[in-house]
Amino acid sequence: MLVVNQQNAALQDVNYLVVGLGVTGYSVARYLLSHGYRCRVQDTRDIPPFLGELKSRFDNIDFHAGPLDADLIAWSEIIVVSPGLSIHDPVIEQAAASGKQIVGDIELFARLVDRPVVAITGSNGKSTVTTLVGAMISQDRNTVAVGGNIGTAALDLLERHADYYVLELSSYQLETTTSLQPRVATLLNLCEDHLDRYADYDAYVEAKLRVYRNAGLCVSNLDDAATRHDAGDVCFSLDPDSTADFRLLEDDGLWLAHRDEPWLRVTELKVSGRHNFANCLAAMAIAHGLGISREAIVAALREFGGIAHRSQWVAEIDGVEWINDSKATNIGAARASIEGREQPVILIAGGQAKGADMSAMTETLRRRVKCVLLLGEDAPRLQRAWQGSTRIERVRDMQEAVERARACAVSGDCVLLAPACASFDMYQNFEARGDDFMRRVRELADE
Ligand code: UMA
Ligand code: ADP
Repeated sequence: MLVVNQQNAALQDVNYLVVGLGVTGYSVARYLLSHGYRCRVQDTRDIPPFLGELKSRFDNIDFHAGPLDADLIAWSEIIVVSPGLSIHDPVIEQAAASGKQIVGDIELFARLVDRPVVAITGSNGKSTVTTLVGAMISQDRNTVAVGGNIGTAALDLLERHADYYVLELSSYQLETTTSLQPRVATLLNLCEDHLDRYADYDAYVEAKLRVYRNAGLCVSNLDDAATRHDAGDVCFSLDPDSTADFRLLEDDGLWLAHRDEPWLRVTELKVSGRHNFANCLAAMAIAHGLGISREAIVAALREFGGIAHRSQWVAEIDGVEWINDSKATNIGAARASIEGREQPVILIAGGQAKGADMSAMTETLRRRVKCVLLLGEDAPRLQRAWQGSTRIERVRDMQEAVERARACAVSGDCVLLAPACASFDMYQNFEARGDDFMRRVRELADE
């Protein structure tokens, strides 16, 4: 069943230009065309990912390859820009200046949805918290649809009824969203990321803070002041002495707690690392804010086994543990990932650094990492930033990284893929990078 506000009948009599034909653009075009909206599609690439699917589904689709042109813009009234493209592109800025509405798929979703929405952003932990909140809601016997930056485009979620929608949102998606009124919103944490797309770190933080606009309840991180909205926030914290509503509690071991009530021992969780305790506390705060029962929240926490490519156990070979954290695509994530391991670490890192100041990792490398194997486009830059903190070797590719890691590691060590960088220089995405790593490690295990 389609969930549509009455007011949106008016939205139909408008010319839509969909810019980009990846996951988002395809979902937007499909939604608009199958609901009778007028829509044209444009992508800078000659053969964008979903062109075949779009053409086979809609015979008369008007698709344009190449840069945005003046005729297309003149025809359009609303331009739906995909998150992978910057709205600060001069052509798009000019279109906005000439009165065209510039929106993203989340804005269209916000205009259409009529059920409670949870909006989750942050530099790290988004997918983990989004998945956990979804599990907590369904444990309480509600239907829930989970999507956004985590993979399923938001408009696709509207194809079936749900009691709640849980959206993971990137800074790019938030930039083009104004109408969302989340029942609960959170900004989990902040560290440098995507500085190749923003003028500076403040501009990135500003985009992230947009998640709190029009929210019914704001959940923020008491340990990260920059995530705060105002004094009315429900807060979570890893500090047992804090005043946070959801926090760790020390009582013959560590507990996840609501104020002074211990809810679950951390030793009962299947996920590990303090960053995951923070993710669990954030999910508890969000679900509690939605009115989900304590029993359902605790049951979901107990069952949650983590998500693929996030500190995923791959193998143990001759006493060495191999862990795939390909999703650690910035320094904050890679640091949390390393700190979350108990053993000495052989680190495989590198890729596209996205303009971040990589020197923020050196202290962690010095204390916890025996050797770094560096690959990818920004390896020289990482090597300069990390020089002197630990042993560093450059490798050509994942094959060589795994071979060198095997040679360096001794029983009791951990080999960790936590690249602190995006994967797009060498792979289609972080999943492909993680799969490549795991395949090569499993080959080693089978030798
Ligand atoms: N592109 C072009 N020309 C175009 C359109 C896109 O070259 O005309 C390029 C972009 O520069 C980018 C790539 O194509 O390199 C993909 O861009 P896109 O906007 O088409 O991306 P989608 O396939 O729609 O996927 C997006 C999110 N990707 C980005 O924001 C880059 C996906 O998040 C998300 O799952 C999906 O929408 C559904 O909401 C991925 C991601 O990497 C996981 N997100 C970033 C992150 O988490 O760090 C923000
Ligand atoms: P996101 O969707 O924001 O990328 P994920 O939940 O997919 O976050 O986790 C990606 C990686 O980020 C994890 O594998 C881990 O290395 C790191 N991470 C997860 N949660 C946190 C956190 N709360 N703080 C810092 N790093 C984290």
